[in-house]
Amino acid sequence: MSARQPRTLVLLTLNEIEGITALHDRIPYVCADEVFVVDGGSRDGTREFFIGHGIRVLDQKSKGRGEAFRLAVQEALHDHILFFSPDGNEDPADIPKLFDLLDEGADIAIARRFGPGAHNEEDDQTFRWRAWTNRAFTLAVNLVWNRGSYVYDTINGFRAFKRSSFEKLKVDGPGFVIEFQSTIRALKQGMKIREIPTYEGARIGGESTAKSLPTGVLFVRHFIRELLIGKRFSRGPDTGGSH
Ligand SMILES: Nc1nc2c(ncn2[C@@H]2O[C@H](COP(=O)(O)OP(=O)(O)O)[C@@H](O)[C@H]2O)c(=O)[nH]1
Ligand SMILES: [Mg+2]
Repeated sequence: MSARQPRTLVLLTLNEIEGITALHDRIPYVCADEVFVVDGGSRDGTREFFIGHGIRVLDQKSKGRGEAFRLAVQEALHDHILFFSPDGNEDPADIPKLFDLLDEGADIAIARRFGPGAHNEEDDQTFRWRAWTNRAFTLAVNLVWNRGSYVYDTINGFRAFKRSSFEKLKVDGPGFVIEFQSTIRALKQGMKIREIPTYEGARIGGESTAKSLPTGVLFVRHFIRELLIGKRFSRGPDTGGSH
């Protein structure tokens, strides 16, 4: 196993006061060398919660998770960068495991909600619309772009990147498509994607802002765009950081 590299843990929030209040004591902050929050404009006390606990909060200038990812990579001091969303869906105990995969040589480490040993939010329901749609998108991506072993979750936001790998992807997608786009482009470049099975819990408070229909349409549009542009994204605008 290779040496442990310094780690940046990024928390992504938009009105997550109930989630962060419940999860704060379970987040293994000590496994990271730097921790900060990228906030999309919370008005429920989320920002104040972190500031009160001595955690730096960066405010986004424009909206959406896509922008949050790009800002975080620009600001991160270290080259191993993990994104955690404290809304209840993600298990904080997986944070060190994902960082470990980067130390072991992965370009991207993903907590997968599907496949052997994993659990997703809808597993106890009869109609699992969101899970089925997720799996269909993932199957399509694997069929078109993956020449290696199957990637079970091309979409989950609970993931970590090597800075240099993230920068090569030139991800420019808005909102909730950012993770999907990053997986597709990583497969196009033959990057090393490693996954760990995760247990996706229920949302703790508030509501998801990822509305199914508009998010689905966004995914289809970006899937088609990625088919059309092939590997030409590498000539796109530089979205990387300066460190
Ligand atoms: N920084 C930032 N975080 C966001 C934004 N939109 C959503 N989030 C966070 O991303 C996570 C996932 O969002 P959520 O609405 O639960 O989507 P879902 O998990 O896909 O249903 C939560 O922690 C949100 O607080 C945004 O625009 N900026
Ligand atoms: Mg969520």
